[in-house]
Amino acid sequence: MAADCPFPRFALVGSIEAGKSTLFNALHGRHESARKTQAVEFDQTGAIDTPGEFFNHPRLYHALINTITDVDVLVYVHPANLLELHMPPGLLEVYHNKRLFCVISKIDLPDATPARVENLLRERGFDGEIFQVSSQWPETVAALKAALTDSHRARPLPHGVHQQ
Ligand SMILES: Nc1nc2c(ncn2[C@@H]2O[C@H](COP(=O)(O)OP(=O)(O)O)[C@@H](O)[C@H]2O)c(=O)[nH]1
Ligand SMILES: [Mg+2]
Repeated sequence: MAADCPFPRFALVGSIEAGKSTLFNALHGRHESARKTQAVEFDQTGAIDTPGEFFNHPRLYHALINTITDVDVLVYVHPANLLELHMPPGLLEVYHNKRLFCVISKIDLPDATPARVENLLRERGFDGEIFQVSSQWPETVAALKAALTDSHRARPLPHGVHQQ
């Protein structure tokens, strides 16, 4: 990790269109809309944005699991208007030395139900921190950024999430 890196190495994972790349840009102070993510994208700090296909297509699960090998924090991004959760089997169990953050994204949408999504995540065993974020609302991105920065100092916690 670079000495001047403000973050631990983190990877954004989640479905196609969850808002990962827009958030990735916003965390880096770039407020342009994201292009479709065609490949794993690294920034200069080693943070990773992953294509949603890695998450949605079983034949690409191994690519996702390999991609996240070296990250310290896994950030699962789930849209505030989606009440389904299909987690690639093993994704969260395979590494026990990572911290897990959940982001409920797009909370600005008119049909957003972040409290229901949070219940869904809790029911499925996410016991870590859950952040409610809109990439259009800088203060929510800043809160996530502060927590990521802080997790530099945090000890990795084991976690387990139920498969459906
Ligand atoms: N309303 C709203 N739209 C968003 C937000 N974040 C992303 N989007 C839109 O959702 C779509 C998918 O975003 P993208 O970042 O490419 O998702 P990815 O596939 O997870 O990387 C794009 O049209 C974005 O402009 C948000 O916080 N609020
Ligand atoms: Mg993307």
